[in-house]
Amino acid sequence: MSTPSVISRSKQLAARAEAVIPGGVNSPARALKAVGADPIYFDRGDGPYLFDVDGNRFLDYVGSWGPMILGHCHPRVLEAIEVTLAHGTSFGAPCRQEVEMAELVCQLIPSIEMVRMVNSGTEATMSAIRVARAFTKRDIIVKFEGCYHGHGDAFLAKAGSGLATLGISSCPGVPEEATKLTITIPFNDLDAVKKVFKEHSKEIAAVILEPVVGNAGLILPQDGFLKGLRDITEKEGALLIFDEVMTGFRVALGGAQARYEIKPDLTTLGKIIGGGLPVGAYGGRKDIMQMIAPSGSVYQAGTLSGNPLAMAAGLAQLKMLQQPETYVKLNNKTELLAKGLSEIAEKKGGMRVAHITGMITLFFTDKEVIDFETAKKSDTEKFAKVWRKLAEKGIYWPPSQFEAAFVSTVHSTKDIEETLKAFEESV
Ligand code: HOZ
Repeated sequence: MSTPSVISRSKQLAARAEAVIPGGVNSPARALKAVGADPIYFDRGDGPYLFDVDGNRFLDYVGSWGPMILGHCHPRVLEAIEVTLAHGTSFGAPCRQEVEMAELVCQLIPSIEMVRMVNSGTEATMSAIRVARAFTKRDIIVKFEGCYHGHGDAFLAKAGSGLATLGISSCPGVPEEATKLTITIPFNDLDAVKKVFKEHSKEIAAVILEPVVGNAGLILPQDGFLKGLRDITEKEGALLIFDEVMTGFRVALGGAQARYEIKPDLTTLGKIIGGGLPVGAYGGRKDIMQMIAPSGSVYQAGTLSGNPLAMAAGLAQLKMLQQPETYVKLNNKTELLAKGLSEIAEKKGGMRVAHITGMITLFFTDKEVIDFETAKKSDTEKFAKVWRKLAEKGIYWPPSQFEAAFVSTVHSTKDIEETLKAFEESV
């Protein structure tokens, strides 16, 4: 008879994984290094909950980094996948679902007149800057410190998310030539934008940004910043690209661009339009998008792009999101959590809360956070300590100060009260 193991199943999996997967994980954030913990291996999700392989239940505020707006295993999403599954998993050829998806995306996001499906946000941003360069016949890309646009070479300079978490400001393996054409400036700083256009007039192909930053912790655009960017790029003949991988269909049905009433030239979308399956997309003005092969000669392709299962899951989710009460509900829940966290921050000091519909960050700093520099003033050791205490209490908060937390429509008032109690006891 074998003796039952006293080592948790997560620890056992981590030991096996470390031998065959770099760092034991398939994406750095989930190694939990920044919070001084060991990776947790999950078994299943259900509504606002995640259950790990040891049977521990967590209230999930990562939500697969954005797509789980309706919580895990929403019956409509599962049903759509099941029905489609019976017809096959991949054709490497056009399907009905991708046409419906493109029509719906163009309907819901008015700046998008044509859209191309890809498999991740990284692919979407890489492809968007390629077509922007081709369209403008210019090479320079301007991005903002702390914004993260996936792991394409051109974007790995002063980026947020895992790079900010691990303190990697430039990435080995990325030739200097690849980032030489990327200029990085502070978020919310229109003077820096004006300066860069003065210095590189007629050389800048595009300005790309997360209109609401989620990858440096949550940072909101200050009044006039997005409008200023739109005016400058238009005047200078450069394209404005909104990376709405996190904010699209989350901060409003039409994304941040609908909320702030700004029309970018191109938009990148991600995981949300796959209902949790691997999807990305980029779209925008017809005259730009028509440059993509086969209608034009800007090459970009993918066997799994427009995959029927992913499209079906995404369509089911987007149709649910169209119900008018969705964003009122999501906003009310986020407000409730933000109000509670703000009260705790006020009582205990040394903390700031940033929030917008469906997204929230508690920064461990008493200074206002307006850009990456001010986000980096946060006490990351304190954050790590609090994260571990929260995890012990069954709250799965994003494991980095430089990531936003995601609220879903299925987090109940009771769930949020439980979360606030855990925070109150942990900070
Ligand atoms: N870069 C993702 C969040 N901003 C995290 C990806 C992951 O670790 O799954």
